Amino acid sequence: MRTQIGIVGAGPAGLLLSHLLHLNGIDSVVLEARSREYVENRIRAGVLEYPVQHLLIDSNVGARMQAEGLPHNGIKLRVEGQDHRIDFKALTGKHVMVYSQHNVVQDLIAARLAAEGHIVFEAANVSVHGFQSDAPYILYEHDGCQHRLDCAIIAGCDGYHGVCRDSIPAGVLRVFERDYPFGWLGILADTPPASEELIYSSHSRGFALLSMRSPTVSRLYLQCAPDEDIETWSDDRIWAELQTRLSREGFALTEGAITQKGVTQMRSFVVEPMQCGRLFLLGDAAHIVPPTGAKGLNLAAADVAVLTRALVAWLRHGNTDGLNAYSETVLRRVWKAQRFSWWMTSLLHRFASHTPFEHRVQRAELDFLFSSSSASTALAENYVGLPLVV
Ligand code: FAS
Ligand code: PHB
Repeated sequence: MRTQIGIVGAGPAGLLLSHLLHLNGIDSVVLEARSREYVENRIRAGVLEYPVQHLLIDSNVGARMQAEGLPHNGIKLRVEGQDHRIDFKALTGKHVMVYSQHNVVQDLIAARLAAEGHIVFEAANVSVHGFQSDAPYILYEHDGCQHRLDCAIIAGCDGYHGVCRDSIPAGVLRVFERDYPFGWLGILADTPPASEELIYSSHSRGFALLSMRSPTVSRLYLQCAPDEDIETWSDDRIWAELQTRLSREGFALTEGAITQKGVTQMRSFVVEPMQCGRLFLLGDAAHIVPPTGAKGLNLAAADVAVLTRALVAWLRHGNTDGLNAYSETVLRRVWKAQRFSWWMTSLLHRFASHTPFEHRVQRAELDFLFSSSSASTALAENYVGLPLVV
C-alpha cells in the first residue's frame, strides 16, 4: 500500500494531522495499535486552549465542542481556604473550553471515516524504516497478515510509549527531562461539579484540583506519591481527602459514585530535534508536560498545525523551508509550555524536600501573583494558549 503521509497513532495528534492533511488534499493512512472502542473511551485531558478551539472550529470538527463544551472565563487558585480568581476574559479577552479529549478523538474519527479516511485499528507490531532515505515505509500486522505502507513522510504520533522515537538511531536525539517526586490520583465521578470554574488548591496536605467533564460529571485530582497504590484508596478516603484539601468556608463537594480512578506520573520531557530525516515526531512522542498547566493535548495540536503547514508547502510547491524548520519552530512553543507547566507545578504542589525557606518563597510567589495584575496576566496568557505558530 502507498500513501503520502504514514501516521503512527490515532491519538489527538495523529487524527488531527490526518484530518487537516485531508482538508488540503493530502492522503494519509493512520496505524493505531488499539481498537477504535479503546481510543474513543480513554480518559485523559479535558481543557482546550483558545487557539486550539479555533483550529477545530475552522477545520469543521468543532460543532459538538461548541454545543456540549463548557467555556470557562477563568480559574480559581485556592490557598489556605482563600480563593483568588484569575479572570482570563478581563486579562486576555479569551477563554478556555472544558471538553473531554476522548470527545475530540471521537469527533476526529467520525470526520475521518465520513470522508473515507483510512484508519487501521489494531495494527500490531508497527515498525518504521527507511526514514533516513527518500523512501520511508512502515511494516505492521493486521488480521494476522504482514503489511507494508510506503510513504513520503512518517509522522510519529504514537505517544510517549510508542515505537517511533525509539527507532531513531542513538546519538541523534538529545533528551531533557525532570521527574517530579509526586503523582496525581485522578477520579471521574457522577456528581455535579461543586464549582463553575476549575479550582487549583495549594494545601498543606498537598495539591488538589477540581475539574469537570459536564454539568453532571466531575473530574478531580489529588497530589499523591509517584508510586501510590490505588488499591489503598477507598472511595470514602478519596472524598475525605478531597473535602479537606478543597475546603473553604461555605464550600463542600457533593460526593457521588466514582466511575474511574488512576494514578498518573508527573514528568517533564522533551527530545531535540523532533525530526530525523523523513520521520517527524509530534505530541507526546516528543514531549511530556505535567498536567498542572493543562497543556498536553494542546501542545500536540500545535505541533500538528506547524507540520501541516510545512507539508502543504512541500507537497504543493516543493518548498522544504517549513519542514527543515519544523523542529526549531515547534520547540520554541514547546519550551514555553514546558516552563509554564513546570512553574504551575512548582507553585501549587507540596515538595517534601522543601526547607522552611523554600515554603516561604513559594508562598511569596503566590502572594505576588494575587497582588500583581502583570503576574496574573502572564498566567492567563499562558493558560488560554500562546499563538499556535510562532
Ligand atoms: P496519545 O498518547 O494520546 O496517542 C498516541 C496513540 O498512539 C495512542 O492511541 C496509542 O495507542 C498509539 N500507539 C502507541 N504505540 C503505538 C504503536 N507501536 N503502534 C501503533 N499505535 C501506537 N493532559 C492534560 O492536559 N490533562 C490531563 O488530565 C491529562 N491526563 C493524562 C493522563 C494520562 C494517563 C496520560 C498518558 C496523559 C494525560 N494528559 C493529560 C496528556 C495527554 O492529553 C496527552 O498530551 C495527549 O494524549 C497527547 O496526544 P498524542 O500525542 O496524540 O498521544
Ligand atoms: C482535567 O480536566 O482533566 C484537567 C484540567 C486541568 C488540568 C489538568 C487536568 O490542569
